[in-house]
Amino acid sequence: MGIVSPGFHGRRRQGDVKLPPGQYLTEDFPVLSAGPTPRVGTDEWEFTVTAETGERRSWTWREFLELPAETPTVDIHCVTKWSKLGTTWTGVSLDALLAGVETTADYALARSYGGYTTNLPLQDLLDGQAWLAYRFGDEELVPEHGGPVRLLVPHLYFWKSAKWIRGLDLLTQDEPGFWETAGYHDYGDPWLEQRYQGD
Ligand SMILES: Nc1nc2c(c(=O)[nH]1)N[C@H]1C(S)=C(S)[C@@H](COP(=O)(O)O)O[C@H]1N2
Ligand SMILES: [Mo]
Repeated sequence: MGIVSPGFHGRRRQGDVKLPPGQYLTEDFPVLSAGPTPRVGTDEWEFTVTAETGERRSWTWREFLELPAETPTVDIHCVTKWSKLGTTWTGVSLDALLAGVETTADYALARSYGGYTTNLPLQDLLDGQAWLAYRFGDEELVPEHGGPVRLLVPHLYFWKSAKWIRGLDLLTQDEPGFWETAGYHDYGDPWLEQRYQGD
């Protein structure tokens, strides 16, 4: 479980913490980007869901901010072995975002400004497990960490949390993304240490 109750993480000490196998605790927030950081202004930002039927729904920044916000406090786990506990974000749950979208798809491919992609089962984006996050702590999300908006899927390795997300394709067949094509695990459960294909 990635979700910790607010207030609890502050009293947790390193010795009490159960980390996924092979992970170590870090206090700072490393930046991991496969390419240059895109600078996307909120005036040009748009988010588009494309269903398997070809039907599309888009949100401008203003429309996106009208969706209900949540402030999840979660643990995050990078495949390069750092874990960071009790991070608090503000974002829109994928449940809220996808509520009006008709689909029978089983898979999703997240697409980012800059070309990054990552795939997940659609189920893993629902039931309070994933957000489109636009604030980190008390600050707006800086470009280095994926601002204006990033995907946040804390129960999977952090490469699934696409920075600078611009859309979601809903697919009837699984389609590997950037790191998955390069040999990383299709699913990426940190508790099962699913780092690479075959793990
Ligand atoms: N668009 C995009 N999203 C991305 C990445 C990337 O290179 N491009 N790197 C992934 C990886 S491997 C990790 S660990 C996290 C890092 O997020 P951070 O830089 O905010 O720590 O973003 C993920 N999302
Ligand atoms: Mo990562």
